[in-house]
Amino acid sequence: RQEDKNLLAQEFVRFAVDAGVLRFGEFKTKAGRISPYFFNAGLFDDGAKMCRLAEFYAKAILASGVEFDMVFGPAYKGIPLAATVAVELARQGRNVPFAYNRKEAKDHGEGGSLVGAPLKGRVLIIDDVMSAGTAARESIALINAAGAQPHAVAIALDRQEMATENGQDVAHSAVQYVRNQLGMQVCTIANLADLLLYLEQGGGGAEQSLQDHHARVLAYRQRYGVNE
Ligand code: OMP
Repeated sequence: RQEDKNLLAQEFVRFAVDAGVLRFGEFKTKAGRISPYFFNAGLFDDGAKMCRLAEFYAKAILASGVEFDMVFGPAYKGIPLAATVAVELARQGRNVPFAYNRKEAKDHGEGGSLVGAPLKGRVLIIDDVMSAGTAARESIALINAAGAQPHAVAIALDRQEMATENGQDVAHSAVQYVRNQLGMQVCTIANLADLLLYLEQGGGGAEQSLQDHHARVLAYRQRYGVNE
């Protein structure tokens, strides 16, 4: 099972690099860190890529044994993710309700900030990346406020770096916090270790540039990474 997970992770990293979603260079993260890599899920930008992306999520979710009664996509990037993952889960025989939020409350029509199925039971949040954990905290608060259970999170990439609390770096990652402090299940397709392995192995090709990226990503992990 761990072997299957590792294989799926390598396949996913390759897919993300080929699609131009996972890039190398110099990027500023939400927490203000200068990162040698960035994963921009908004660049899964056609039907075929979304289809494959949803397959990766659904495989990772079903293989992890994570429990859930419905899926929730936080605005904005989580919305197409939760929608396509719900479609793929249904195709694989697991049809569950699906909901998302809007960032702006609406004062006419259906009203409120939630759209789709009512939030209830064990909710699986579908999101793109977890770095410092700010986005996850917002979704959890929203689900709690609706009287449902924020039970699990599925993300594509766990950056495995120090979370921040009140602007300060702390020793654990956001994923570790959500797992250990909040007691929620977290399902990931790939993480920083998978990315490093991909770069170390030259991405299946003989590209020298990947070795350079490897050195930079490794240095970033030494500065901001957490122990698993
Ligand atoms: P946290 O809310 O700090 O966990 O960061 C997650 C968010 O950071 C994502 O939802 C993105 O807006 C952004 N992000 C990426 O999308 N990809 C990355 O590789 C890194 C980040 C980031 O800014 O940390």
